[in-house]
Order: sequence, then structure tokens, then C-alpha cells
Amino acid sequence: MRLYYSPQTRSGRTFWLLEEIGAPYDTTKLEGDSRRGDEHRQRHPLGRVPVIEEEGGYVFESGAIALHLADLHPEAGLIGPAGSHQRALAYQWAFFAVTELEPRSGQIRMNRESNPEAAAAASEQWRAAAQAVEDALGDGEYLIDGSFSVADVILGAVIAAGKRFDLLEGLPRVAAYIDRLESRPAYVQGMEKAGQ
Ligand SMILES: N[C@@H](CCC(=O)N[C@@H](CS)C(=O)NCC(=O)O)C(=O)O
Repeated sequence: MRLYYSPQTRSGRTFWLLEEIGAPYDTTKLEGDSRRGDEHRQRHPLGRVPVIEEEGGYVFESGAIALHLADLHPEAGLIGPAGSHQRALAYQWAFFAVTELEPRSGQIRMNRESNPEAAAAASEQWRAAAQAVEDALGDGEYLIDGSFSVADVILGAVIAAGKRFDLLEGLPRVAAYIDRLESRPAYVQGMEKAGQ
């Protein structure tokens, strides 16, 4: 298993998960224009990171990579069996993270200087989605049955933007959830290895 990554990118979430799993992996750091070269475009058609390389070939999209890594390491106990309700919830929160939360964060980042109204509208939408997470957490520590899972890596990495953008007022469970995730040793180690 090899991870192609660049510092300060979504690669951090893949490092985090790999550290949670604890199996060995190799890395290749891509800096500057090397992502846009022909060599990397064979790994990812748009020249993005993260990408993993395994025996069968390359896989891109950080959410897909995370679900696949959880499948490859059932001993880590990060995903329910195929067809189980726990697995359906992992898919649910993974897609929720990348469709309901992450695009809003991108809009906030893009517009907050140049178009405050658009940023405010995106912030409202982000907070409505985060409220769903607040409600789902209830008194539990993690999203699915209160136990740490791959869904927490995917959604946790995305919802943490709420802290940077100061959107967590009135969302105490989400705020505590982000702190809980960010104090996990694998998170700390993963981010260090990712260079972020
Ligand atoms: N949806 C993709 C997004 C990947 C992505 O946009 N990666 C950025 C870094 S966070 C990238 O490689 N950008 C380089 C570029 O566009 O040149 C995922 O989650 O993996």
C-alpha cells in the first residue's frame, strides 16, 4: 500500500485512518507542480491527492479510499459487515460529509472575503447540516452506536472546518466531538506525518 500525498491537503485524513489501522504503508510526497505532471495524472485524472496504490491499481477520492481501507482491515473494527445497518450508516455519514458539509465549507472559504452574503448563506446551510450531526451524536462519543468508526474519520475531517470558520456556536456536541477526534493519538500522528 502506497499513499501519494501533499502536505496541507485532504491527504491528512488518509494518514489519520492509516494510523488508526496501524498496518504498514509507504508514502510518496508530491510537491509543487509534480501533481500536474503526466506521471501523477495516470494516478488521478485531475492531478489531485490523496491517491493510494495497491496491488490492483490506484484508488482516488478520500472518502472511497477510507471505506476501502476499513474493508481491507476488518481487524481494526472500523466498519460493519457488508449489508449490515452499521455499514449503511457508514455510507450515509460518508456521503453526508462530502455532499452536505464539504461543498458548503468550500463556498465559505471562497466567498468570505469577496462575497460575504454568499458566505453567510453557505454558513447557514453548513450549520443546518451540522445540527443534524449534533442531533445524531446525542449522548454518544461517536456517530455509529457510540463507537469509533471510519465514518468518524470521513465526517470528522470535514466537520472540523466549522472550528476554523467559527461556526460552532450552539453546537456543543459537535464542538466536543471535534476535540475528541483531534485528541486521538492516531489523529495527532497522522497529521504530523501528513505535514499539517
Ligand atoms: N474529492 C477529492 C478532492 C481531492 C482534492 O481536491 N485534492 C486537492 C488537495 S485537498 C488537490 O489535490 N488539489 C491539487 C490541484 O487541484 O492541483 C477527495 O476527497 O479526495
